[in-house]
Amino acid sequence: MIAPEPAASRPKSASFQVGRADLAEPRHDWTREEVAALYALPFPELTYLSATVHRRWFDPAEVQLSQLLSIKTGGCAENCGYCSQSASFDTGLRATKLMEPGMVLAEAARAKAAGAGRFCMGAAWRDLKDRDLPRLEAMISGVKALGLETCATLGMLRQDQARRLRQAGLDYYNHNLDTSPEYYGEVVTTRTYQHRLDTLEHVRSVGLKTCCGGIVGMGEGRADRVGLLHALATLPEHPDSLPINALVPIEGTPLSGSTPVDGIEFVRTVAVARIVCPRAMVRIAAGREGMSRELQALCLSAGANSIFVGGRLLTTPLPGEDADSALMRDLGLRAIPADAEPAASRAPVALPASRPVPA
Ligand code: SAM
Ligand code: DTB
Ligand code: SF4
Repeated sequence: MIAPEPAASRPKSASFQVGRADLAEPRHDWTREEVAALYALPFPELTYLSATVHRRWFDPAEVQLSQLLSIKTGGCAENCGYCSQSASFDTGLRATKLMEPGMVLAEAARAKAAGAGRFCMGAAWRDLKDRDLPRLEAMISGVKALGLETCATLGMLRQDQARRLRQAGLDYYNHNLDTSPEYYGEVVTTRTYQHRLDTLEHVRSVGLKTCCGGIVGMGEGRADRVGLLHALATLPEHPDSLPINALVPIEGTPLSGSTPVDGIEFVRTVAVARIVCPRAMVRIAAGREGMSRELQALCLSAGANSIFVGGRLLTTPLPGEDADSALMRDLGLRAIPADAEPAASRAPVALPASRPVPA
């Protein structure tokens, strides 16, 4: 039997101090060392911290349900090594043309009736072509008129294109950094990290909200996950929405054989994301289909406050409406209504007076 050491003689559980004041307000000066130290905290300390920060800005019983629609599938000119939609890999996916706005609006209305508060339109494009703008504007204004929050992910954008999307009623633009700057070249070679940062700048510059996150389980190491979250936390403005995807292995893509990330490491990633970007909607995105209910519950307790719902993401499956309703019911969670006041406009809740962190 292992005799427990008396508490007073045990080593301190963190190698640096995160004082209460440090967590009270969003910071943009995180160092990689600090982010790495958060990751390395004992799991109960890390999730206590992230759950505390979560409560400061959000009601932890509320979850935003987001629905995706692939408005233009496959045939993409980029070679992202994880993606079913790249024309560089034979994944068996059938490419389609850009959908008609009427079809998109019918899907959005169905999503709203099923409880979604947000609708995200995704196109497998390297960059947006001006000729497609009128149709996109019709989709965006139509979805917005249904009372849904709108998001789109259409590849690289110029500033004037971002402005037109915003004027049409777009709330968020999704453009992920995906991984650390160092690992990026292992994932995609047809564009650079700087290309991604440039589009994000164009999006921010016209007042659109950013949806920006990444993928875990692409063969990267902990240091790359730290590098991704550090990159997100030190952007000129934090992402307003931060999707964390677990790689869905797609046969035919270069990354399909990657070793999956352990569930506990996934929860750590969610928790650290919540701490370093405290006001972001942290979304459990791809890969939820392969997660146990218990793992999803841990993510939602550690700071995630949104899930993607419906039958599928863009091209890959989701748990589905019955499983998701049962999860929400069993966890006692409520869906954020489509017309709810945005969380960011609510007054922050004070942190507990007691020391919330290990010394
Ligand atoms: N073409 C646009 C772009 O790349 O920005 C938008 C669509 S893309 C499919 C949106 C995001 O989905 C990617 O940035 C990536 O983070 C995520 N994603 C795509 N395929 C995935 C997969 N197999 N597993 C996990 N995440 C994936
Ligand atoms: C994000 O980060 N994840 C969503 C959303 N943003 C667009 C997309 C996940 C796609 C997963 C693979 C697929 O279904 O094709
Ligand atoms: Fe194209 Fe986006 Fe897929 Fe990359 S992730 S191949 S840009 S659709």
